[in-house]
Order: sequence, then C-alpha cells, then structure tokens
Amino acid sequence: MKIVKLEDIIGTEQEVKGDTWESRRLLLKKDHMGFSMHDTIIKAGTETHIWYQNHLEAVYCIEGEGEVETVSDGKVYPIQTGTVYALDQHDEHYLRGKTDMRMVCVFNPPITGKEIHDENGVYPLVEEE
Ligand code: 9YT
Repeated sequence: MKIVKLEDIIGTEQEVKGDTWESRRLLLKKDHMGFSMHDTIIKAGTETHIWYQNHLEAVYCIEGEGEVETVSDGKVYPIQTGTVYALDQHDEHYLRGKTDMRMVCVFNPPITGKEIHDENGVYPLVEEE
C-alpha cells in the first residue's frame, strides 16, 4: 500500500508549472500502477494546445468550467464540474479554461515525469533507465 498526499507533492519536482497550467503529479511510472495520475489546474482565460500522440488520457473536471475543442473537426465540448473527457483517439485539442479548472487526469502509458511538451503540444514516450 502506498499513500500519496497532495500536500506532500507541492513544492517537489512532482509539481510542474507551465504558462497556462500547473500540475501536481500524484502517481508516475515509478509507482508501477500502469497509469499516472495528475491533479492539474488549468488557469482561467487560457488556451492550451495539447496532442498526446503517444498516450491515452482521461480528464475529470472536479472544479470550474471551460471547453475542449478537437482540432480535426472543430467540435467544441463544454466542460463543467463533473465532466470527463477521454482522448481515446489521441485527439489533438485545445483546452480552454473559462474559470480556473481543477482536473484529475490519468495517462496510459504512465507519464515518467521527464516529458516536456514540444512545440506541437506532444509528450514524447520516455523510457526510463
Ligand atoms: C489537463 C491535462 O491534460 N493535464 C495533463 C497533465 C499535465 N499536463 C502534466 O502533468 O504534465
């Protein structure tokens, strides 16, 4: 059994800050769960271009509201507290926060923590060790 507390992640290298988001990485590949789990804040009034070509991600909004737009077809989906979106097609998307949004995100395969969003909003696959 492993217990992880948000308060113990904050201020460590598992708290990562981008221009439009902050993410607290609760579980990573090193935790050997087969997925990673993130508590991510998307900042109000921002747009983030994301395209996880190598990962599947599900995102559960637990606070706030905004929208997600899929680039391939221009469809816009509203996001509110209680909404899940699942990027089951590795969908390239724009994520927009109307308010701050707090999102619980899971990735398969798990994020290692060493990925950096490249200019296409993509995380490369990182093989550890
Ligand atoms: C909302 C979203 O896609 N969050 C992903 C996690 C975050 N970008 C991270 O931990 O890198």
